[in-house]
Amino acid sequence: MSAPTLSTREADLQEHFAATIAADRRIEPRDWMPEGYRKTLVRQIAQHAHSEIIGMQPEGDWLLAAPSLRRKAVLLAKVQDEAGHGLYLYAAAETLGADRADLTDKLIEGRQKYSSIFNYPTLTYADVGVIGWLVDGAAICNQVPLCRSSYGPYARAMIRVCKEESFHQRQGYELLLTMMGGTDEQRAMVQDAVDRWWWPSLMMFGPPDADSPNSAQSMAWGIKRHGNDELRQRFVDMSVPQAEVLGVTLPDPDLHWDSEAGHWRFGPIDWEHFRQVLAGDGPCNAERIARRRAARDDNAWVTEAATAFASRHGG
Ligand code: FAQ
Repeated sequence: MSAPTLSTREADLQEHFAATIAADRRIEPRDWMPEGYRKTLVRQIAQHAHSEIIGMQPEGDWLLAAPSLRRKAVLLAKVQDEAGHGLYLYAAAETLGADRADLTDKLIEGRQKYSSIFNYPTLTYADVGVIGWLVDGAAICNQVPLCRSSYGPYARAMIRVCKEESFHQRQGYELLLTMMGGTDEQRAMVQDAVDRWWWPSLMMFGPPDADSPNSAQSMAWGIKRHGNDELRQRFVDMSVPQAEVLGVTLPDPDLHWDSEAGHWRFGPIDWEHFRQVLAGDGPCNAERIARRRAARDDNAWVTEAATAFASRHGG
C-alpha cells in the first residue's frame, strides 16, 4: 500500500473535521482545524476575555463607595469573578496557539475589540444593580448557548462562567428590588440607570444578522449556536416581565406585545451610535484603555519577576 499523498491526508483531515461538526462532537486543541475556524475562535474568545477584564472597571469604581459591608462583599466577589472569567478565556485562547501578552497588547493598541457595553460610566450605585440585572442578564442569554460551542475548551470554560453569571444577575436584581422598596430618590436613581443602560444592553448582542459578517460561518461551524437577533429577542422577552415586577419603565415607546408571534416587539436600535462606540468614540473608551494600559505597564515587574523565578526553578 502506498503512503498517502499530502493532499489525500489533508482531505482526510478536512473530512474528519466536517464529520465532527456534523455529529455535534467537540473539536479539541490536538485536532486539525481550518485556519478560518482557528482565527474566528481566537477573535471571539479574545474579545470575550478582554470584555471580562475591561468589564471589571465600571463596577470596580464602586468598590470603595459601596453603601454597606454586605454590598461591598458581594460586589468584590462579582468583580473578582470577572477576573477569573478573563483567565479561563485567555487560557482557552492559548490552546489555539495565541499568546496572552500579545492579545493584551492588541487590545491596548486597538487591534482587538471588547464589548461596547463597558464604555459607559457608572454614575450611581443603581448602575451596579442595573449592570447585574441587564448586562449580566444579556451575557447569560448570549453565553448559555456557548456552553455547546463546537470548540471544547471554550465550551467548558463557558459552563463555569455561566454559573457565576447567574449569581451576578441575581445580586443585581436583588439590589434593585431593595432600592425600589426604598425612597422616591432611590426609585428615581434606578429608573435613571435603566434609561441609560437599556439600549446599550440590546447592542451587546451585536449587529442585526443581516449586517453581521461573521454569524453565518460561525453558526455553520457551531461556534455560535444562534444569530444575534434571536438572542436579542430572547433577552427582551425575558426582561420585560422582570421590569414589570421591579416597577420600572423600559425607555422604548414602541415596546409592545405581539400576541401572534408571542414576543415583545421593540423600537429601532441606534446602530450609528453602536458604530461610534466600536470606533472608539463612546463615553469611556479612552479611559478604559488608558487604565488597562497602566495596569499592564505598572505591573510588568511582577510578570518579569514571576517569569525569572519560574525559569530558575524549572517552571
Ligand atoms: N461590542 O459579525 P458579528 C460580559 C463586533 S462579557 C463590541 O456579529 P460575532 C460579562 C464583532 O466582534 C460581554 N464589538 O460578530 C460581564 C465583529 O468584529 P470584527 C462580551 C462587537 O463575533 C458582565 C463585528 O462587530 N461577551 O458581559 C459587539 O459573530 C458584567 C461584527 O459582528 C462576549 O464576547 C459588541 N457588542 O458576534 C463582565 C460573548 N458586537 O472582529 C463584566 C462572546 C459585535 O469582525 C461585567 N461573543 N461586535 O471586526 C459573541 O457571542 C460574539 O462575538 C458576538 C458578536 C455576539 C458579541
